[in-house]
Amino acid sequence: MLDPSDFVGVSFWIISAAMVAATYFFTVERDRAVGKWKTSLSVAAMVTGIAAIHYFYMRGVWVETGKSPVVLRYVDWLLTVPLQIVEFYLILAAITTVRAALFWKLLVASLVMLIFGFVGEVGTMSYWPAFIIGMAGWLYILYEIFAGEASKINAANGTAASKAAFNALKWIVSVGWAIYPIGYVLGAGEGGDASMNLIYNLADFVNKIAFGAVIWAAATSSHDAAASTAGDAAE
Ligand SMILES: *C/C=C(C)/C=C/C=C(C)/C=C/C1=C(C)CCCC1(C)C
Repeated sequence: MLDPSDFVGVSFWIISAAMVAATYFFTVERDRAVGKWKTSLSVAAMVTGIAAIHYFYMRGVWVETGKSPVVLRYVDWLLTVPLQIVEFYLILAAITTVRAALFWKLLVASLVMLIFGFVGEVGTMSYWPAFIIGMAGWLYILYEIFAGEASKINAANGTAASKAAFNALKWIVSVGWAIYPIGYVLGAGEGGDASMNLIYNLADFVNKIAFGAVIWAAATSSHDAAASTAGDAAE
């Protein structure tokens, strides 16, 4: 059973419930979005839905064994991070024609980040060399979004709503995603599992739920914009 002094276990419980609630919210709110934004909200709901299932099991592993649920954690990330990359791509694709190569570059970089994080955590590779390669994958994604092709497409072709969404996503991938390597660093050595899992749980709350909320805000604001334009035309 869940021990009241087990803060990590309690955080697993809270995030499990929050993921379910977020999935429901994004699903029903999809009705309020227009056109291509509907797909974005569906993807946001998929991300929190996949995470909810993994959180139920990860909580069990932590509460029953006190060990880090490494495999479940990375299976979750392996599914949800590429979906978030899809989300990025959808936002750009809603604005203009985007080369598929950009999507593949971001996807491969995110896989490098996750695969090396995993082999570092399970000990197939030394902890710090694996970390450095994982960091390189993430830094490449940051480069693409801040200075590379993705940023140029957004600057040249974005609408007000899509620019707002793209900007917020920039913050999520830089500041929000930065929480994960901090968890990895804290996980080094004996007894690091508790702080690592607490930080990863917090990071998932920010990056999956806040991420979805950003998409939701953009999706419904462009709906309101469309509705008020239609209203003006009718007057
Ligand atoms: C929903 C889950 C998300 C958004 C997970 C994101 C995970 C990361 C950004 C992980 C990053 C890591 C590095 C940058 C270096 C190596 C260690 C990792 C895998 C924790």
